[in-house]
Amino acid sequence: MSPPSVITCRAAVAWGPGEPLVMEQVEVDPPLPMEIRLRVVCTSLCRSDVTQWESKAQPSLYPRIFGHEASGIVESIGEGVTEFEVGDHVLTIFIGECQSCKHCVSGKSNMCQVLGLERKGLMHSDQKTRFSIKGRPVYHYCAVSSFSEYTVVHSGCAVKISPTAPMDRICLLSCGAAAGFGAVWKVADISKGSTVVIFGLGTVGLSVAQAAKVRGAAHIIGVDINNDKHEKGKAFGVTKFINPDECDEPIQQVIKSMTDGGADYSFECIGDTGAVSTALQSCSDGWGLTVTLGVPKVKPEISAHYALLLSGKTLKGSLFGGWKPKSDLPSLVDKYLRKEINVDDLVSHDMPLDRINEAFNLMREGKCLRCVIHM
Ligand code: COD
Ligand code: ZN
Repeated sequence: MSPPSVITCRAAVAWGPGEPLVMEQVEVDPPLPMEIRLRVVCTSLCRSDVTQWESKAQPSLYPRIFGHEASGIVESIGEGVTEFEVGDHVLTIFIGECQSCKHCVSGKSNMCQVLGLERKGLMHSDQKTRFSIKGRPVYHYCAVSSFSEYTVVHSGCAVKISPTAPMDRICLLSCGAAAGFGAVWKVADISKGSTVVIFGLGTVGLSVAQAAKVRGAAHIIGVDINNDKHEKGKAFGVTKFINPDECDEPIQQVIKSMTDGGADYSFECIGDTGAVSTALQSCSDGWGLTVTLGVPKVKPEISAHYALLLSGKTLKGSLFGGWKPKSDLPSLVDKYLRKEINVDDLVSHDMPLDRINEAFNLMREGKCLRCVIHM
């Protein structure tokens, strides 16, 4: 077989922070050793694509191709790759799993030291890009960049899944939905009968609700400033909806009154560091556990009165629901196939790649859950 050559294809390129994406012809290099090139089949728009694109913090990383919640088919493989074959169905993963570093071999962490969350717009192996437009490098996002018909990822940043799984739905398990499930089942490992509060009922928060319901939580309180999330919340297991803007008292007081002093578990799914301290305040003294899932949209620092911890509450961070992507994702896909988890109802819109700016606007305006882009 002849070695793979450069592919020219369509991609939605961001030329600057907050600037509408432009459909461009991009060149996609062949995969380097231990990399694979994928034909992207579907990619959903995750909140953090929008957050990062809106941020003015990394103006030098443009032009850039965003997107990291994706399903695809292996088109070609780089030297040394034995785990994948051309034609395999895969999900991309934004925190890879090298399976040999200190974190990958520990049972406690998914923070791979080799293929961890990439923040510089480059590929892990050589700190370069695989995309270009007329010779000008185009930066990556999370070393995935799925808003392109083809992309290159490290073989540790993709996971082989059942070819029977519908690519236009299970792409949500590549980030947001899986993060919510994992925060409940793995990070908090909640017990049956418990009381749970969820701040923010987007795709992530609704996945937390669903997972809490599956685990047998007795009360699932959903907090959101958007009243449209009331009905959606109910459909995913929320037993009580509260809009903090319509409360006479601070939301933590309302929750404490409702729960005899505080919930057993609270989950921050807004991406607002201020809500972290509210979530802690909403938990019970003694055993209350707050799990953060959100990537902050504005202020990255958190602050909380030390007495919140002195009273025995715990604050626990998480990324991707604590899942080890390669080890854990295939079984989540199988759960979907057995209809044990509902991902389909988290999709609010389906659209082609050339309407991607519409998806960005819907998410900014809070008018969608997941928009799935069909390539
Ligand atoms: N009070 C209550 N609700 C609020 C407030 C507020 N002050 N502000 C906004 N909200 C609501 C919105 O109305 C919306 O319903 C919800 O919060 C946020 O939902 P979305 O749809 O914007 O976002 P999601 O659900 O896709 O996820 C958002 C996170 C902020 C959690 C995001 O950081 C994330 O996807 N994290 C988990 C995945 C992960 O680990 N990502 C890392 C790399 S992507
Ligand atoms: Zn994401």
